[in-house]
This record gives sequence, C-alpha cells and structure tokens, in this order.
Amino acid sequence: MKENNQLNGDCALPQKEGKRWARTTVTSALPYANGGVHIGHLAGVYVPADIYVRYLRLKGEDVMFVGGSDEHGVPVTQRARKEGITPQQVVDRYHKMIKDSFEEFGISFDVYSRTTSKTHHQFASDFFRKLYDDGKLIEKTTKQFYDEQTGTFKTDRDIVGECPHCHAEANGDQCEKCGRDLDPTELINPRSKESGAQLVLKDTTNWFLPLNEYEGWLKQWILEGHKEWRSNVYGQCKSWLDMELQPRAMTRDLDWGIPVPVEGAEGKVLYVWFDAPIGYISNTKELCESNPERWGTWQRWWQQDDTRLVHFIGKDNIVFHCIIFPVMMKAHGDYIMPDNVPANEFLNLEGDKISTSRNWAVWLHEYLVDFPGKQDVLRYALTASAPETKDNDFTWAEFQARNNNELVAIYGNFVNRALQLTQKYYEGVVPACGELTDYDRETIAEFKDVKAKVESLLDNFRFRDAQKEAMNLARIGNKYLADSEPWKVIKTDPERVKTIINISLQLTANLAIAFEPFLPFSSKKLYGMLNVEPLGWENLGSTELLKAGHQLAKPELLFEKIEDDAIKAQMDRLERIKKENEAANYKAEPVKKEVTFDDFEKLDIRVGTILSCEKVKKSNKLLKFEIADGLENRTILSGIAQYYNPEELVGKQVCFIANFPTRKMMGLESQGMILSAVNFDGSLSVITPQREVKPGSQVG
Ligand code: B3M
Ligand code: ZN
Repeated sequence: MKENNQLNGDCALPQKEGKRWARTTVTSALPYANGGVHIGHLAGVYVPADIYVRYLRLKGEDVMFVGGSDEHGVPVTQRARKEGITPQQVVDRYHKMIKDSFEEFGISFDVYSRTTSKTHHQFASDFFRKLYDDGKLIEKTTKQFYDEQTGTFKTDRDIVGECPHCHAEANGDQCEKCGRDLDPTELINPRSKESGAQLVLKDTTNWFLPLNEYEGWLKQWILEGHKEWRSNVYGQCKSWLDMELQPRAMTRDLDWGIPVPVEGAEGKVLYVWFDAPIGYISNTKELCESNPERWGTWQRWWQQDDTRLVHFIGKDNIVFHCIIFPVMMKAHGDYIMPDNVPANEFLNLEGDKISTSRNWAVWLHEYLVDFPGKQDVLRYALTASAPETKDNDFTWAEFQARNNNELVAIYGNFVNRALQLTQKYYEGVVPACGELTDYDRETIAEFKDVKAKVESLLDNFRFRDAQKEAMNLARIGNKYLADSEPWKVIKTDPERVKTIINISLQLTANLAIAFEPFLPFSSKKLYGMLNVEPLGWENLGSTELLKAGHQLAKPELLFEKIEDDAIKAQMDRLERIKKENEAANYKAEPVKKEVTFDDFEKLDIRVGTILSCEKVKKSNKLLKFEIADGLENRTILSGIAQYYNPEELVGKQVCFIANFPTRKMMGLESQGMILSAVNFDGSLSVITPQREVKPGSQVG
C-alpha cells in the first residue's frame, strides 16, 4: 500500500539502543463483558493508558489506542447462568455498557471492538491454525472432570466441592474460606456448579503451547533485555521464569468461544486467554480496514520493527502479556514484542478488595448519576492515588479532599482569580506585558521547567508524579498572585498590574495544556473560557500564548466544591452493601452440646403481654417492661433499646423465662428474661407467639 505523509511522520519517541520508533501501538486489557467497569479498572488500566495516548498524540506521535471487550470465557457463561440468559445476551448488554462508560470518561480509544466479532473469530482461528500447521502446538490427553448429566466437561471454576483443608465449600481453583489454591482433583466430593451432579474423570485431548521450549528466549528477552520494566512486572516475570515453565492448554472443552479449527475437535473452543490478546490485533485490523488512508495496514502496527508496542494491564494479567502472548507471537513468527508492559497493582475501596460479586465497587455508570459532569474529578483522584508501585486505597474522604483542596482550592482558584481580575480591570481583554521584574523572571523560569519534568515522568509511565507536576504549575500561579498582590498594586501602579495579569493569564493557558492528557474535559472548558483553540503541547512553557488585546470569554468556575452530604451518601451506600454481604454470608452457629428433656423442662418459659414499656434512664441499652404474666404481673429489663421504640411494643406478646432469679440492673429489679432472636449482625428481634394466647401460657 502507498503510505501517505502522515503515516511516515518524523518522530521523537523515546529511543532505545539507537532504535527509532515510528509509531506506537498502545493496548489496554480487554475487560470481560460480564459486568460494568469500576474505579479499579479505570485507575489500574484505562486512565493511565489514556493519559499516555493523549500525551503521545499531543506530541504529534503516530499512535493507535486499541481496546475492546473480552466476550468469551467462563466468567461470561457463569454470568449468563446466574441471570438465566444466554452468553450472547450477556455480552451484548455489557459490551454496550462498558463502551459507553469509557466514552463518558474520555477514554479515547481509536477502536473499541469485541471478541465476538466476525473479524476476530476468523483472525484468532487462523492464528491458531498457523501454529497448529507449523507444529508449534502439542497434543495431550488428560483427565478432566465431566458432568454426565449435561454431557459437558467442567472447568475449574465450574466445579464445587469440599475443601480438603478447611472442609468449607470451595471452588475448583480456590477455597474462599481458607484462601488456598486448589486443583479440582483435590476436592472432596466434586460436583458440577451447573447441575449439582457428581463429576467423573474422563479422558480428553487438547492442544498445548510448550512454554518450556521458549524459556531460554524469554529469559534473554525479559530478564536481560528489559531490566527497565517496572519492578513489579519484572519481578513477577522473574519468579515465573525461575520456576520451570510447563506446556499450557490453549483449547478447552466448552461450547462458548471460538471453535478449534481442527478436524475432530468438535465441542472444543480456543482458551479465552489464547483468543483475547489476539483481539488487540483483530481490532487493529478492523480499524485499519475501516480507514486505510489514516491507519495503513494492521501489519504496520504489529509486525513492523519500527513500531513500539505497549500493553497497559493490571497485575493479575502480567503472565499472560509478558509470557504467554509473547510466546504465541514468537511461535507464529511475524510479530514484534511488547517494548513495555506498565502493569499496575490493585486499587482497594475503603480498605477492602474491590469485588464484582460482592458489589464492593464504585461503578462508573453509577458515579455519573451521582456526580454528573465530574469525570475529571474521578480521573484526577484516581491518578493521584494510582496503584503504580503498590496496592492503594480509594476512600471517599480522600476523593473529596482531592477535589476540594486541590482541584478547587489550587487549580480552580488560580484560574478563577486570573480570569476574574482580567474581567474586572480590563473587561476580559488580555493586557500587554510590560517590563519584567526579577520575580516575574523567576516565576517564568519555574514554569518553563514543567514541560521537561512532565515529559520525562510520562515517558517513564509515572502518571501520579506527572500529574503532580501539572498541579505544581497552579501552585506557582497562586503564589505569584499572592506575592504580587495586583488588587493592592492597582491603586498605586496600574501599569505594573497589566504585567502581573498578563503573566497570570499565560500561566492559565499553560495549565490548560499541561492538564490536557490528565483532565481533558477541564482543559476543553478552560480553552473555551480563554477563547482559544487547543494551544499545542509544544507550547507548554511559553509566555506568549495569549496575545495582548485578545478577548477572553466569560469565566465560569472550573471545579465545584463537593459537599459532605454527597460523600455521606456514598458511605451510606457502601455500608448498606456491607450489611447485605454479611447477611448473604451468614452461616448459622454449630449446634451446642446435646441436652436432655429434663434439662429443658427445668426452664419455665412463658408468654406475657406487654402492659407498658419505657426507656431506663441513663442507659442506652435497657428497656423496662411491665408484663402481664397471668399471675401478679412482673417487671423485666431487657437490653433491646437500640432496636425498638418503647411504644411499638406495648400490647405485644413476648416469651420470657419466668424462673430466673431476680437480677438488679441500673438500680432496678428484673424478674426474668425476654427472649430474642440474635440476627447475623447482632441486632435483636423479640420472640412473639404466632397466635395470641392467654398471658402466662407456657412454652414447650
Ligand atoms: N479479560 C482479564 C481481565 O479482565 C481479561 C483480560 C484480557 S486482555 C487480553 O482481567
Ligand atoms: Zn479451605
């Protein structure tokens, strides 16, 4: 194909060993289309990838940002079973939802497709077939669990049974109770999750990728060649390579997935981790074919030596992107290898691991309902506490503080002051810059530095620190205004104020550039207020961005304070979810030691009617009851004040133990004990006979 100039554009990408990169292919993990996306996804993968891509684009690099949904695999079929719908319905629903969320948060994919597309099925199938034809795969027969009721083999996650260690019910791959990794053959009494049937072991043939044969090459390529990779990534690769690699199955006995293109392989599909990374390539192909003028051929992005490949992923995907997928591409033979895999650690939520099944997450589509228009606030907060080197915690309190104390109080405040002063003194027209003082020069020198700093950090995938540098520019601005005091000087030296305001406005324009990769919505808004088109990354640090005489638009607030109520509503939601999870996980206490009927008969349990009920003074636990017991009536104290209003109990019947010795509490006598059920969360509910009976009736 004939390549146009744009495709051949000159480049200034980071160079390695004299290598000259002409373009960059950036991929971000394909999320499973079995649920929405949450802040963990955004912080770990998509926001950093987007910042990086926006930055490269701003620098004029030729870059393609590839994304898509991973629509095969057991997570999808499990979801389908849970919801009683087909896997196709599951992926249709969630692909749309995920795609919309990414769009709303400004994740600027050049292509976002799906692994159920025709292009992908064909591509992955051909890829497999080439490995198969070239003899790069080995055929192995192994014993797998088989469900005779449904006539299907079961994958680890579709098997349940008794954990051999702690005897809780466990999944085939892991016991959630004791946390141990398991092999399904270790389970006592393995059963099918789907049908509940006992499983039997049955022979099956699958195709394996002999990872072991590539060990030497992997060691050379990663351990020798990529010492610059993040230490968490390098470390994980090293520990894999230090253990002996084993052949790994690339096909599965399942019906949801891409059929294995080999005769006699009916009922088998490609392993989801075989087809998913190929999705990056087939999505590239789809994009290239839709616009060959702009993108050229897909091979340019995957097979040309002057292309740089970068994978953004979470730490649980490291082995797939650094070992298995590279071996697949190496075995195939025509592909370039990733130059870097900046994997992040995990983001927790309020101290707990984010979990889709426990709904312990902040979902993007829900966030936007609660905080409309505040995409950048979340982007900012997530980058500020990105789990780049270790797991990190997202808290709503920190989110609020990042907004109120940084976006509003530093960035927004500076911009607002600069623009408002321009309105006030010059009706929104940029004043001319006069003679500079030493202090002006120092300030200008400081903000000229920012470009080099931000670039070097971004080139090294240090997004948190890079964003901090951008914010530092606003700090410089605030300090400059506070020190220069134009609101005072205006009375004595109005000419001088023109220079102060001019510099402040140049700084404001610089902020719009510096924050563009991080906070695209806010930069757009700020460019609007400055009444200019995007100013260009190459101009970051310039003091001549806004010409004297240029008319600005009406200023608005760039960020708004987030009030305590909004944060409390989020905390209440999490509290509710915690409660629901506790209830769902509640397991009844084991039964106590056996007693005899005689033991039971010693207890005199009766029904009484509550005549009156009131709070005991100075106690927040105790209620005082007058109970009609069919004899002389009695007073009983009970520690249920947190769970009932006294009025709601009057007239009700309760069960109580009548032959307990009288006890003194808070100076009052209690003649018996009211029986309550203790709920999973410790809350109490009094026991009432199901039909009204005469006070004093015995319970037995
Ligand atoms: N869908 C796993 C995950 O969502 C998987 C990533 C595929 S990337 C090629 O964590
Ligand atoms: Zn266990």
